[in-house]
Amino acid sequence: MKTLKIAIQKSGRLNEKSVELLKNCGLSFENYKSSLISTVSNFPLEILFLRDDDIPEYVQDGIADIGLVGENVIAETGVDVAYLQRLGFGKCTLKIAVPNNNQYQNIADLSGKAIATSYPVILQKFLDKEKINADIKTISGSVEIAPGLGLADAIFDIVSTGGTLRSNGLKPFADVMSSEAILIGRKGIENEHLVLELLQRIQSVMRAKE
Ligand code: PRT
Ligand code: ZN
Repeated sequence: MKTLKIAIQKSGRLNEKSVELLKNCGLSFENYKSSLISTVSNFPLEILFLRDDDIPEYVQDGIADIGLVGENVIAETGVDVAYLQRLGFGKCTLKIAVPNNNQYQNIADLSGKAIATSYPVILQKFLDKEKINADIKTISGSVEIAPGLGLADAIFDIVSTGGTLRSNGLKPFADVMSSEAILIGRKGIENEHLVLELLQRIQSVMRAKE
């Protein structure tokens, strides 16, 4: 392999930390917001800037060799990729939340209820495991307002500080999955020397931060 390709988020919560990590690895590149590809001048690496949702498939299909994305996105897309390194940022928990005045006692109380989410695959797996039959309403954003609008009895979404739940009159009900940013790679790429070299640099940046 002559040049490695890495996919990172173009803009959003993981972009800044992803760029910072690569820069801390000693990689020199232009971070123009308008360009979709950046070439690193002092390491055989090209950086592709993408929507985070697209990163797992780009890596699985080999358009990118490696990628940096939240574990929740990998779980939702169900791709078959190699986990190379947890990165310790972008930490969050995917939770089911219910209105503050809600009286549900346990998970089984969700049976027959409507749950709004942007993560239907992860939620369905959890409900299957718990043997609960609920109605999943898939919406692409602003999930927290669904109960107030009467669209759903509960929501399933990413929570970090809990501020968004609170300001929408919701409270956490069940933790389903914890997530952080992770470096993934196409299956079989783990032992490529460029991947190993980059991984070594990432690990020493992380050690220096401890
Ligand atoms: O444009 P693109 O599709 O690339 O980005 P996106 O809008 O889909 O994702 P983005 O940038 O919001 O998040 C990228 C990744 O960051 C997610 O996939 C998670 O892995 C991780 N992450 C960490 C979070 C949060 N924390 C987070 N708090 N993603 C989203 N949120 C949202 C959440 O959806 C909710 O609306 O923040 C709100 C809750 O935050 P609190 O602090 O009020 O609890
Ligand atoms: Zn996204």
